[in-house]
Amino acid sequence: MAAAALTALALAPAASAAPDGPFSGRDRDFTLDAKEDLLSRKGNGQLAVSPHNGATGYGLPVAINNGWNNAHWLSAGDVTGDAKPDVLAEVNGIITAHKHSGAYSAASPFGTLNGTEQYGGWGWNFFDLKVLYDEDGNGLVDVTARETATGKMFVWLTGIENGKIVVSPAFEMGSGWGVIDQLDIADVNFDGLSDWVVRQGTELVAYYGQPAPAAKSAGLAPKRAATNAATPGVAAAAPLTQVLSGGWDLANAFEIKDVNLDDKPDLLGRLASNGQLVAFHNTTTEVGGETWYSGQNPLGTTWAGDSFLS
Ligand SMILES: [Ca+2]
Ligand SMILES: [Ca+2]
Ligand SMILES: [Ca+2]
Ligand SMILES: [Ca+2]
Repeated sequence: MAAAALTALALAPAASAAPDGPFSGRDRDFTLDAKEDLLSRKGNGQLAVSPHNGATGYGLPVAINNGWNNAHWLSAGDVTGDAKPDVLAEVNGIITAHKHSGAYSAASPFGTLNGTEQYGGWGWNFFDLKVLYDEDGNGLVDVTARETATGKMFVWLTGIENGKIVVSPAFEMGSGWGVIDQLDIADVNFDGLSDWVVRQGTELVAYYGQPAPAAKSAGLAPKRAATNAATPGVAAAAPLTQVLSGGWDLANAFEIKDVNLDDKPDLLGRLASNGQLVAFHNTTTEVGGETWYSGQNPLGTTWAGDSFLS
């Protein structure tokens, strides 16, 4: 009964052009079959890939590494420039990139990762809600995170120089974000600007990315403008915010992925009551407008005890 309250709004979309281009900005295709997989940490500390099943869900988890219990945060995206997802993990304020080997074999999945490199400097433990998404369109995922003490959001851009990962100084992206407790990023309305989807109280709310000022965009910079959660009010062509759903106090995990392989980023939640992972498919057709989603599509309880679903 209570679970039924976790519903994304399912409304008829406005008639307009179809979105162009695939879901981009992040790709977690570990098995290299062009279908994005689900990465998670099992209760026993194993890192596991659940390969996309080719339809609208994920197969059973395949362990690709042991001993991830001590990570305070982990996620995945390409930071090496080979378009294959690497696993980034923070331990005691240091983020280490665990590199995709370039190959995946179901027979020897522990060969999926090969080699490590430190990502940026130290002090990542002062930031929470860390999310990987390509904010400047260079093909490498960047880190967006909240400074825990201040509620300010920052973005660090990832580059490669002389074969090494380089991380830009932080760009401050706005303040007032102390009130949220879940964050993920995707261009959910297909306008080329990343959107922040957050849990604010019991609601899931989209903050649609707004174009950065031209002067700021000319150089190395995120493509989206700074946003203030407390007073959203900058001039904008796109809508600023939209409440996507109520009832998200019933979920204990949140993630954005293209679950049904239509190149539109979908919403994933996990019900605290029974561990069921549920997907809300993105049914939006209007580019740059508000976004719309299906009702719950259950994916199973396989991930009930997992952490850091990515
Ligand atoms: Ca890579
Ligand atoms: Ca980038
Ligand atoms: Ca957008
Ligand atoms: Ca989709």
